[in-house]
Amino acid sequence: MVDSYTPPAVWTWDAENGGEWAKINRPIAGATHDAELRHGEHPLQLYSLGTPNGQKVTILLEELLALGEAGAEYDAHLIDISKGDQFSSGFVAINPNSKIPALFDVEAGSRVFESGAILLYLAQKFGHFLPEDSAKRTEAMNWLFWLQGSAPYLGGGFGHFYAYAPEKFEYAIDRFTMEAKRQMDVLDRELAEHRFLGGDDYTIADMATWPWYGNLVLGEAYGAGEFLQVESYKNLRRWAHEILARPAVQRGRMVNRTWGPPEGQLHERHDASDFELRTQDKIATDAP
Ligand SMILES: N[C@@H](CCC(=O)N[C@@H](CS)C(=O)NCC(=O)O)C(=O)O
Repeated sequence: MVDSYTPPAVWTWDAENGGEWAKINRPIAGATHDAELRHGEHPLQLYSLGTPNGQKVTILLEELLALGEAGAEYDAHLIDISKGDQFSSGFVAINPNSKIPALFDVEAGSRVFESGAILLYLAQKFGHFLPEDSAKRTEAMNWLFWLQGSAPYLGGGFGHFYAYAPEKFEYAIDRFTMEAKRQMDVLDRELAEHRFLGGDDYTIADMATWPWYGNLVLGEAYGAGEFLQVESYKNLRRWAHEILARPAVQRGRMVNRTWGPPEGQLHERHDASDFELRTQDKIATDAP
């Protein structure tokens, strides 16, 4: 094998290196510009985008609202990461890591960042979707933390090298395909034994995992359904279909989404009626 690149003694930042995402990839943290975040009327202010990490939180918020938890009413403001909104001073103040999703709880005055921390915060605040029984709760936490540790291999590893990298590298695609398939097998075996991850209860572990591996196994991620032979993961597909059928999941996956069919895109959510009235197909029709 011939090396195509020999790393120099000291890495230097070439702002053009990095393909499609070069303009937002930076080796330093902190804000690039001053801009305040917008605020709505509701108790919870969410700053996000409809990627799998964003969908986790909007699915939980919609599930809480479906249970009648009025305190879970939220404004979902769009953060366009391709334009660098995550590097504004306002966003960095609520998430120093400059990544969506980030939440501000107005009454508590608390910022919450990292999608797993947001799910835990909301599940504990409202007392839903985390079993009270210690053994069951532990299993839910096991799967929640499994997801938080595993999904970066799928998104930043497999998805990046299979779909987004400016060149196709066989070594990287092989390495991360192996891992993505192994992870689907882990889930498939678990879901052969249990209806949901870790047991009989639908929890935040399922809500965290579905946007990643549910979408993947339904052939909705990276155009990789055939490549990964997703149809072979029968238990995972059964679980993915069951969760997709939930109305709150169907709403949650639309929020802050800026791609796909216009009727599935709700760029910002400020009211429950927005799902009926403010999707992109409706807004486009209303335009003069
Ligand atoms: N560990 C973080 C990951 C969040 C994350 O990777 N967010 C991506 C979108 S899915 C992002 O904001 N990327 C912008 C950037 O990297 O500049 C979480 O679970 O919240």
